Amino acid sequence: MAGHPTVPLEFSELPESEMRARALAFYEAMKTRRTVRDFSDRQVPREIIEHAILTAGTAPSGANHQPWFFSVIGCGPLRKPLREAAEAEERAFYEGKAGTEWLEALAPLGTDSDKPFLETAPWLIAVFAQRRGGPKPGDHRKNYYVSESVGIACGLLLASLHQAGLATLTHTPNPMGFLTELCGRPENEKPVMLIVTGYPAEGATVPLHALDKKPLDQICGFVG
Ligand code: IYR
Repeated sequence: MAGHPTVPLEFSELPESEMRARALAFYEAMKTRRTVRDFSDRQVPREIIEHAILTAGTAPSGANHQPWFFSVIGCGPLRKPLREAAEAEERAFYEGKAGTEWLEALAPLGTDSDKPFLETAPWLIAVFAQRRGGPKPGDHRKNYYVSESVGIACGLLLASLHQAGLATLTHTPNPMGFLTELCGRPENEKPVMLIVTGYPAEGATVPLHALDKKPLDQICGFVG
């Protein structure tokens, strides 16, 4: 497009055998990812979290506005009020606000309003979606495809943390407004999820229900 600078694409083509091997190896690695709810308090170096967030920041986004912010909560004084606020919302949710259909859908996961991992896991990453912001600091332009962009970034973040050997949990207390205040984020940013990460607790288990992934013919059709 005239007037806008470009650079040559850096692209290294792989032999087809290598492509097949890598696609399979990545699938084999990712299919061992589990949503973990029992975390150890063992510390994890901050650089691993920083690199995972840099990976998330490579996600494609509407007009390359990168409409995300990751507030990383270590093991400091925010933990107790955060857990209290999240558990208060979860109690309302599990005591009826969710409705029976939702609670029935969750039953095989065995979740409840008790969230000890919010105080035990070494890192919590609160993900915020920016409705406005634009590509440069200080911009206040409208952002586009915000949910899609932030969703992709979260996927990359989870993949990176998993590849780095960490357990993760996508936690979604509902509503999540308390994260705005606790993390000191502006009101125009919407908290979208809390990603909990660290080592699993010894003897951690996962619900059998979560292992059941749909086969290719149920999630994919080649139509052309
Ligand atoms: N936020 C609640 C409930 C919950 C909702 C869904 I959808 C899940 O897949 C899992 C849990 C909680 O974290 O317990």
